Amino acid sequence: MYRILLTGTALGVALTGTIALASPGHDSSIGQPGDATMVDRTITIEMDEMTFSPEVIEVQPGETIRFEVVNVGRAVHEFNIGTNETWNSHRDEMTSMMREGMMTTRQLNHDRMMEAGMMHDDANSTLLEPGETGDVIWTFPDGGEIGFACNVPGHREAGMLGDFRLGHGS
Ligand SMILES: [Cu+2]
Repeated sequence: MYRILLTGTALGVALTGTIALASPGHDSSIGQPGDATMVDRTITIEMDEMTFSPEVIEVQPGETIRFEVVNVGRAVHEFNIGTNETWNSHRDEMTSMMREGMMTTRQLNHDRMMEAGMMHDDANSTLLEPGETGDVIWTFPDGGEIGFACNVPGHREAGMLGDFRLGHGS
């Protein structure tokens, strides 16, 4: 596990809730929303039942990547950058979204989401209906264990997740 110093920017992002910080002694960060004018490269990711393609992506420390995410499947899928801890709470949130009629396995109900104040527009994720394409621009930290997963209930459990391999730079 790498130790990451929190800069003012990272703290600001943490306060908005887009980064989940582990408990003291396990300082880690999944990175921060990227600046669209600072993108180093674009990677296209396809989501299907229940896979991401590619499912392993190598990234460099500090690199800003634009992920162009395409849902080629027949179910609602999500691309979400995080860790097991962030995903567990997020999946619970999505379970209640389904219970409240904000989404089904095949459709999103944006009106219901807006009424409930759940816009589901976190910078680290994109939730897509079949055929939709979404963007996530993300700046990676210097280290840590970070991956990507779909938190539609049952999908990550069925293997819908992937790994970022953080290179070591110089
Ligand atoms: Cu999924």
